[in-house]
Amino acid sequence: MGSLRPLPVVVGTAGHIDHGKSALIEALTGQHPDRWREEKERGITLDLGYAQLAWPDGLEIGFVDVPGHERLVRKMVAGATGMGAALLVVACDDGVMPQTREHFEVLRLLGVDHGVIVLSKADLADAEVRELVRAEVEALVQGTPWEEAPVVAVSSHTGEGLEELRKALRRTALAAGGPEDPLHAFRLPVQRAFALHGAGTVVTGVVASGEIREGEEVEVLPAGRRSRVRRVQVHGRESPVGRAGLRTALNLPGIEPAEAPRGSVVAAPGTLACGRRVRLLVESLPGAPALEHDSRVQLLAGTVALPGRLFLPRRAEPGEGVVAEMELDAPAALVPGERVLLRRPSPGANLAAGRFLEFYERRLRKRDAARREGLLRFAAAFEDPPALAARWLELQGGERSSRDLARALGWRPEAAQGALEEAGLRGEVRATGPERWLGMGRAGDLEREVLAVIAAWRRRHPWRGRIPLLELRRGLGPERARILEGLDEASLAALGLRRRKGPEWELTESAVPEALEALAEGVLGILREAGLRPPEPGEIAAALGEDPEAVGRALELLCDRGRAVRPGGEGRAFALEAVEALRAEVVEQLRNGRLDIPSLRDRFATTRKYLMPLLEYLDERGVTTRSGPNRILRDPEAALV
Ligand SMILES: Nc1nc2c(ncn2[C@@H]2O[C@H](COP(=O)(O)OP(=O)(O)OP(=O)(O)O)[C@@H](O)[C@H]2O)c(=O)[nH]1
Ligand SMILES: [Mg+2]
Repeated sequence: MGSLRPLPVVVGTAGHIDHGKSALIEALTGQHPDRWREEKERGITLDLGYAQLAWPDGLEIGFVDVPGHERLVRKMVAGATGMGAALLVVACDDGVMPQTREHFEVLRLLGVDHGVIVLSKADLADAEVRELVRAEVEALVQGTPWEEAPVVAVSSHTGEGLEELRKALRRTALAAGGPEDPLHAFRLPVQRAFALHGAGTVVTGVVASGEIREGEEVEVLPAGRRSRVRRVQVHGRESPVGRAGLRTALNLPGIEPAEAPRGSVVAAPGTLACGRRVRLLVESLPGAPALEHDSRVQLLAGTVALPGRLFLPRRAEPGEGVVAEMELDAPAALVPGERVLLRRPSPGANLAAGRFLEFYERRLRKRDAARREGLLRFAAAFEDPPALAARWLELQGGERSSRDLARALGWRPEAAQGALEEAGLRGEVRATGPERWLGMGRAGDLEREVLAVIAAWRRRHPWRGRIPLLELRRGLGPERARILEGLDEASLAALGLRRRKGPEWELTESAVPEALEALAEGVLGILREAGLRPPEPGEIAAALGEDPEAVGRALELLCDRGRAVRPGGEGRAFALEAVEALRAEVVEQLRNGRLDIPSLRDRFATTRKYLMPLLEYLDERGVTTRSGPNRILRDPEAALV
């Protein structure tokens, strides 16, 4: 036999009590899955059992054998959670029975769509009876993917049909493939935890997502305990790694078995949340008793089986998804999107199926219709990770990092980053800064608010080509202003803004009255002429015979457009060309030694009164900087406006 190659497909049994499920596993593998003395004495399965089957070429599958007893359906669900395929076992001498139907329903609800139908105890039936049972099972699976499943008559006592079953199993397991889930971080819902003499606790289950290696740190929830994996076993043998879809055992030192009972989850640290108040998207099952508001039901999810109180916004029709809330008797660790089943514990009946959405603090009321709507949109995106990331961001109502997203959804951090980038390309989210993201629903709100602030500013200052940052901050509030200030240039341009150093940003589209444009040209002419010795605004107004207020606006317009410069922000303005000429001379002088103020004064025919504020302005813009009593060059090319 070649070396063993475990396939990431656990095959589980399903079917009514006493239909020969365990006997079948033993006939296939040589291992009897019932482990406990009580099981052997009573001849019924009380808990999950395990075995594996290898073909001569080394290909191997793991089995999970479940109990058929009607009171043990919760254990069947715990086993079915990790199944990649199933053996639906129906005894030829009994036919389709209540737990045949119920187990089949669970397989369907958990998405176990691959498998083989076994007509067991074939030795007890003649050809005619076998055909009757076959017809019964075909009616059961009609209209589901199980219609395609092979049907094999088998006797565990005589060995009839076993070879055919092994072949069918191999084809099915290969077709089922492994769970393709590059998104989720490592997670193993615990099926069993026990103490191993001298080695601490061992937990077992089927890895739901990701992979785990010896030496890696894990977190056990809801206990909230951490441990470092000492050993990994797959199918009962030492293995360097446990992967999604493989029956895996982990040796976790420092943890007691009681801290990791069935229903616990072993996860990559910080990737999983737990809580007692869970919000679910649920759909009543056709033909099932109606879900009742404020009733007690059992929640089954992964290996979790917990009772709690169910709250519904209204009566739900079968086939209609509603956002329900449940207060569990104890906390559970769940991942958004995880399939859940609601069950009436007694008399036992499946009531509804659905997905886990989120944990909550406060119950939703009537007026929270928008959030309910948002949650439905979130749930509609479970198969589309970038959309799911966007919907999640919208639900948060503010910016979040990809780490926040990963933690909330149980994703690997790189996967979260990838999904956000993809959602960004689709225009569903927007990067608001390094590692910060905002849902577009919210970005749309921000956009509307920014445009409103700009419009209000324009109404009051139609001649301005800039807007003070203070004005934006006042209009948006500190949190939204921070988001705005973190936006990249392209996003700002879409809002009609351009970032600039200093206390004001540019407005890329301004609508300046024509008369003002003309006046500004006249004012600029005067400034150019005057070089580094310009007149005061009042003098310009007098020279042009214009209203001083209008001249003031024209000067602001020239400064906003970067055609004039006003050191200190008020008073005299200088034509940009004049200041550029000064900068060139200053740079030249500093390259060759020290700044010589008298020579600058002479060269530009000006005085210290004009010159000193301009030299400070050059410091401010970063061309020069002070160094003790002297100036030195900092960035000769720095922008002057
Ligand atoms: N004649 C005959 N009897 C069988 C066959 N397979 C199982 N049995 C008998 O049926 C009884 C039940 O078999 P199990 O394998 O324990 O049934 P099960 O489905 O695992 O039962 P639970 O796990 O309790 O739901 C036992 O007495 C078996 O010997 C078979 O192929 N032929
Ligand atoms: Mg059994």
